[in-house]
Amino acid sequence: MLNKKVEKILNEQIEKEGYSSNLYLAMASWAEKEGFAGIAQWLYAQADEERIHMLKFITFINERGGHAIIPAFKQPQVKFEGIKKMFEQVLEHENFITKSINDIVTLVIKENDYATNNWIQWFVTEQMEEELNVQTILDKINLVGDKNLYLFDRDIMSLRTVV
Ligand code: OFO
Repeated sequence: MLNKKVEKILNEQIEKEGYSSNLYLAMASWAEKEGFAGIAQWLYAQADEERIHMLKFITFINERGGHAIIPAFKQPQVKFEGIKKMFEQVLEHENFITKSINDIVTLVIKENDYATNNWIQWFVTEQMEEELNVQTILDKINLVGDKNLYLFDRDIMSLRTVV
């Protein structure tokens, strides 16, 4: 059974994962309009993954005797300043999500909720992978240059390690 503090912080994470999904959808849509079909495909897949993360929180809260609340999501930005800047923003966002997952770990340890601590460890590992994936993409962009992304756009899906 979840205590109220743990239920609250897990519900807050539903909004963060759902917003992540919408943010990556907004990026995907922009990249597609700009002609970057491969990058758009990567972002659409990433958005799907974030939705699955959100669903994991929803079902866990309900299964543990809480009530998962579906929140309103703020609208993500519509336009982005360029591919490199956009991926820098993805990394910054993932760092923010990592911090919020770490905050959950800190709370559940404090509350002696070992079951939730055990469950949330999957997200701790997932965040390490996501940060690494995005950093790898940024390294490649820096290698080829922000103005020379034709081949990168073709190859980006091969960089996906998590589908
Ligand atoms: Fe849900 O992992 Fe990214 O945000």
